[in-house]
Amino acid sequence: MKELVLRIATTILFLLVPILGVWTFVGSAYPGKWWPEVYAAWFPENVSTYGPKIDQLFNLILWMVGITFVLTEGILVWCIFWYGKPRKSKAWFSHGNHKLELIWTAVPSVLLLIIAFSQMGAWAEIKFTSHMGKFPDGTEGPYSAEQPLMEVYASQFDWRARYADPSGNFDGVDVIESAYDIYVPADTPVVFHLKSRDVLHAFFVPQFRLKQDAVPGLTIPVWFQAEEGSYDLICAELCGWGHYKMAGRVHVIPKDEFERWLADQRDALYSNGTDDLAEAD
Ligand SMILES: [Cu+2]
Repeated sequence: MKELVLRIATTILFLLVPILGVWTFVGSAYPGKWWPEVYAAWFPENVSTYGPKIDQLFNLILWMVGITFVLTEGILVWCIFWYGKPRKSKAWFSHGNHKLELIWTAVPSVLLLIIAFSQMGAWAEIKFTSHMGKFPDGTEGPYSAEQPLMEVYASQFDWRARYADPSGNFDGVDVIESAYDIYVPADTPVVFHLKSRDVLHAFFVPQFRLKQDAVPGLTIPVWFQAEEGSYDLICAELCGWGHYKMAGRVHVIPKDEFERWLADQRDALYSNGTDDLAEAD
């Protein structure tokens, strides 16, 4: 009796793994329905031009691993029952099976090749510097990998956007700096240089489908084109005790509003605070 209870308990425990796995897989596609809204760890709505390509790749890989997961867990559960039965016959010893080994080497290889080929377009569009700063129709935008809108510095534990002075120089004293809040023009291919002041960080804006490591010593050109709105920027690389608070906002605002914001920042910089003093008089 005790053994039976133990066996049933173990079976349920083993079954919970695939059941919860499948629930996570299917349920998270319908947040709030089969899956509590608060735990719906699915992607938020996409607002960037290349986002749909990332989602397609994500779904392709998700289906591949999802099907593999269900299949292998199914076989595992089947084996537990089938080989758990008491048998009278002698155990059969296997010394391997070349045909089987060939199959389970070939199938993953083909799957990896499918992933490798289907990501080529997205990789070129997002990562190649020659593709950066172009509108979706291929025309050149105002920024490029050589002439970026800004530099974004990651450091323990903040994000700092630096906008070039009017002559496009990032080394001068007239550079505009904005911490945590990054402003960029909407519906414009924005290119920036990502750098780190200390350790590894990662620039992650889920709604842009953009995630890029910031590596000390490297200048990494990054780009996106997004719709108007304010979006969460988080650090996606454990970078120290304050990693959790390395959260900023990317404000994508209309182009004219952005120009005005930049001009206001410049005015404040050049006035050196004297405008405020004059007003106070
Ligand atoms: Cu971090």
